[in-house]
Amino acid sequence: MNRRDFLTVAGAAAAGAGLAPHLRAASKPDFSLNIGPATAEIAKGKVIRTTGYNGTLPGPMLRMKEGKPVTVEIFNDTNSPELVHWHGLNVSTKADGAEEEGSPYVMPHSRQVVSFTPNPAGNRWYHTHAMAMDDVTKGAYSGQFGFLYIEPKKDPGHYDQEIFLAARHWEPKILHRGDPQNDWTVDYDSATLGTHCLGHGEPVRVKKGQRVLFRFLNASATRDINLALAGHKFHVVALDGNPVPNPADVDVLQLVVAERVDAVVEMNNPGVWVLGATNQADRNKGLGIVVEYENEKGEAKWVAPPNTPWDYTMFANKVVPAQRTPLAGTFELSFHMMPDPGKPFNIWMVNEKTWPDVDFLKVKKGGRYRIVFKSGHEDGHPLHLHRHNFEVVKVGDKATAGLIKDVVRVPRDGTCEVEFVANNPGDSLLHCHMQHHMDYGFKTMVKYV
Ligand SMILES: [Cu+2]
Repeated sequence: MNRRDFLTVAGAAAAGAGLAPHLRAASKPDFSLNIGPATAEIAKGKVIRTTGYNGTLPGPMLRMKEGKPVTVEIFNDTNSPELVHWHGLNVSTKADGAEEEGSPYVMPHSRQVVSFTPNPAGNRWYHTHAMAMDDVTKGAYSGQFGFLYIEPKKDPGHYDQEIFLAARHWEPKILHRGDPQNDWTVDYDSATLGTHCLGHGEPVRVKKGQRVLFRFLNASATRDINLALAGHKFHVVALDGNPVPNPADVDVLQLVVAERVDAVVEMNNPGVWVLGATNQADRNKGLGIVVEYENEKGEAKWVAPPNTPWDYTMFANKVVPAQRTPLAGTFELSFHMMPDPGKPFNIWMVNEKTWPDVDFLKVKKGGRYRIVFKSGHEDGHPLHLHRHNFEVVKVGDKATAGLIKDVVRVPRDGTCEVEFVANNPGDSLLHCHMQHHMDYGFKTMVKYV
């Protein structure tokens, strides 16, 4: 835990007494986020009007330095209480932006100043943690998200360009799938990779021989995505912002909701290419961007990649240690859906219980714990643990080592196992990152006892 982490709410009676020295000096905050209306013309004539940060979609890129404390002031210019979550950062419960952990809301038309020490380094992001329930203008369905890059103290990167691209679905609408399970879902009319729909906005301009580092984020509220760059391979160097032990080449990247992938592309095939979703329906909605080599012209070309399954373990250590730190405990969590007749969405359960009537994962500081995730037949889930990173130790039946993440894919009817060290005392939310699953009960908490 970072002892410098704290948070103040403007106007709170006791605020003065708890202020850290550098704030008492009324220093200017390092970053400022304004929650309010945001508009973007993502394609000619297609204008998205939603709630965002500083009026842009995505919100501003926040670049911080590992270990250098920052203050962020947040203004909420909306009529709804809001929460800003620092995804993948080991911050305090007060700063984390999760109501369940006790983080205070940024109340309507109020200001909040939050302070934390950015850590660990890498490709992180920030987003609202407000509930949406059946209001698809709120929560992750809105435009409240942005990249947060924490520069490492030593940057080992060797690349000619660094390009941040968030995948995002827009214009959400509740859709009845019409099956007997009463399973409602969310569909979208448009999508972007970066700031515009495929074929609109500026292309990624490259030169032959360049090494381009792409930092991808799946900022979709509910949808997993697969990405390919026609004519090229991705050299995956980091997952969820953390360098992988065994960087490797792949044709297709998979990002479940909230995941990040950093990949270097050797620009060795001149032309005008599509970097986009392998799913044609997603590409047609706009999920893609043109990559244009210098002095090349013409229609961007899409080539369907080989159908290669995504497997985290190919980026892991080649040898799994026979002996790890002994475990202080193991938690087995299984996920199932319960129809809720007459309601728009189904209820989700962790070990047959739904939030807030769930069993917490009780841990002691310093212990190493394993969590076994098991998805039922209804759906796969992106599991996210707040305020900690974990090591992926088993994907299905395959033992693995060395992959540090904060979101993990637990496939339908499948399992995944992770281990984490309880090194950041305080309540830590553990939940499915699909907005409609989280809203309808798919949450539990790691509690230090
Ligand atoms: Cu889920």
